[in-house]
Amino acid sequence: MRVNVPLILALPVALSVAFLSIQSLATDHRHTTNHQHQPMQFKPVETDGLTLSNFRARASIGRTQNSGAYGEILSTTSDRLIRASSSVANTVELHEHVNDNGVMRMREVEDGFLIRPNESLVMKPGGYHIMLIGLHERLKANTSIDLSLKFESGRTVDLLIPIVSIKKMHH
Ligand SMILES: [Cu+2]
Repeated sequence: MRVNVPLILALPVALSVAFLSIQSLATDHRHTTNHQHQPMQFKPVETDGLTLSNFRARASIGRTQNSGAYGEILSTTSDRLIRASSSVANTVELHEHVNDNGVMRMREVEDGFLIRPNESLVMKPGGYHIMLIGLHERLKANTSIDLSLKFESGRTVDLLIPIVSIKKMHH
């Protein structure tokens, strides 16, 4: 009897130790496959006659509650980007920059962005952009956010786009 008691006690311990080490191996594996040394790159998405490339959002600066998202859209047919949305912001608007007597200001483009057939619509800092207003939390570089795009034609595209620091924004 004095031998059996320790064995019964030891068995669950041995099993849980084995289980834990399997778990930590699994965690390690997931860690190395998800966290690459290179930040996430947006791979071009081709769908429904649309090609979407170079999409990214700007990391938050300080405590600002707004940010911008950018990218390029190529369409085989004429269309219009009429709406964008994301779960990270209260409001998402399509903006352009205008020169107002020498002062660059941005404003909402009510009709969206025209896309001519086979001509890239380029959204970039200082130009057309997707404005993320009222962020629920800071956007951190090297993470990603969801972005949905709606077109006049009825096409919709759901994207996962990387967040990049402002230093890398202009590349
Ligand atoms: Cu804006």
